[in-house]
Amino acid sequence: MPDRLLDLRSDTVTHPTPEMRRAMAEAELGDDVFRDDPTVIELEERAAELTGKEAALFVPSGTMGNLVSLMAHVARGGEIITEAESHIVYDEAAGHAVVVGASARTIPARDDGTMDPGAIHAAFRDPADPHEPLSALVCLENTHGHSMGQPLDAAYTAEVGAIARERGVPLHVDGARIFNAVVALGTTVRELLAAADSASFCLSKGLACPVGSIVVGRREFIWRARRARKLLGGGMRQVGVLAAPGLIALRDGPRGMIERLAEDHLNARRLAEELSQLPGIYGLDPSRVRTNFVLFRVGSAQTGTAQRAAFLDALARDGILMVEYPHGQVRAVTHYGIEAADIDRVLRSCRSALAGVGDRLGASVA
Ligand code: TLP
Repeated sequence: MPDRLLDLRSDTVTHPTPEMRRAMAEAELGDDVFRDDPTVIELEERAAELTGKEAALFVPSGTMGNLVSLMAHVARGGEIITEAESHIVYDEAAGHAVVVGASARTIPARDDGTMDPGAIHAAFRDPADPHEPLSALVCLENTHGHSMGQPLDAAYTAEVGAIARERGVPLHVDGARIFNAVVALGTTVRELLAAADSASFCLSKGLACPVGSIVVGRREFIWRARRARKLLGGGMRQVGVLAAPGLIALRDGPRGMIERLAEDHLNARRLAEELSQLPGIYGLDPSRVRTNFVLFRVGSAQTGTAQRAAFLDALARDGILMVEYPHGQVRAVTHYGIEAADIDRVLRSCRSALAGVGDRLGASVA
């Protein structure tokens, strides 16, 4: 029998647990556009309570969670201040521009995934100058994907929140993987989001739900986000079938899916430690692996593109999937369904893929 596929392209590939599937089948349902679905209402109340916010909204995706948040916060012609490679500006089909009508003023991340607070200060526009767009929102991404999933701590979030408040604009956190940050930092989501006016987080990544994200914030903000969700066609009907797994994911302790993320972090760290020892792997400092992302390069700068493609092909033939990532990198993401023993198999395949890549390129150069 061929080996099981090990899909490390993303934590979005996780399948629901058997308990989640049963809960989906048995969920009590109603029409959520009429606010009649008791399972959705229970999930939204649980999310609000867990994050320490007044209210919550269930949305189909993280992208829609960010988009409705932007629509609720930012008037047409406003400007968002965000990290240069944040998902909101890099990976959401320019929804901020196309749908919200907002420009983005971007600031590069430092190695720890944060933006320099001085640069955030400097990014604000002069509201008295008619040439300039109006600064309307500051966004953070936690964990921060392009810096290899770095968790941003509560003190940093509070510092940025204070800058935003001083300038009279709200702070939104794209917390697609906020629970990975919670586990990595040994804190609570309430504390991590204390300084945020709003946040979105995904149920469909490491928490293993098949679909769905949640937006949290003040009641009046959530009302505007609800209208925005309707405008986008995201008002859903008997959607308790999708909210039911979320209630399992967000349970406290070992009965939920949050604590379990620690295993993914351990697996990612071990993968990185051993990968970084292999000849042909570049740009990987395993001590920087703090959550479930491992980013690295294959081959030198000159031959890297061909080597990366050959490496990924060889892995795929072995039933292991990783994905190309910006700046010539490869991304491997650990998640529910990838066990410690699977990491050994991934490493064996990486070793033989690297040997093959070296031979092939050697042959073509000769
Ligand atoms: N990220 C996906 C891809 O879109 C890149 C992934 O595989 O990492 N915020 C952040 C920080 C995200 O990483 C993602 C998804 C989203 C928002 C959007 O979530 P979805 O995919 O549910 O729209």
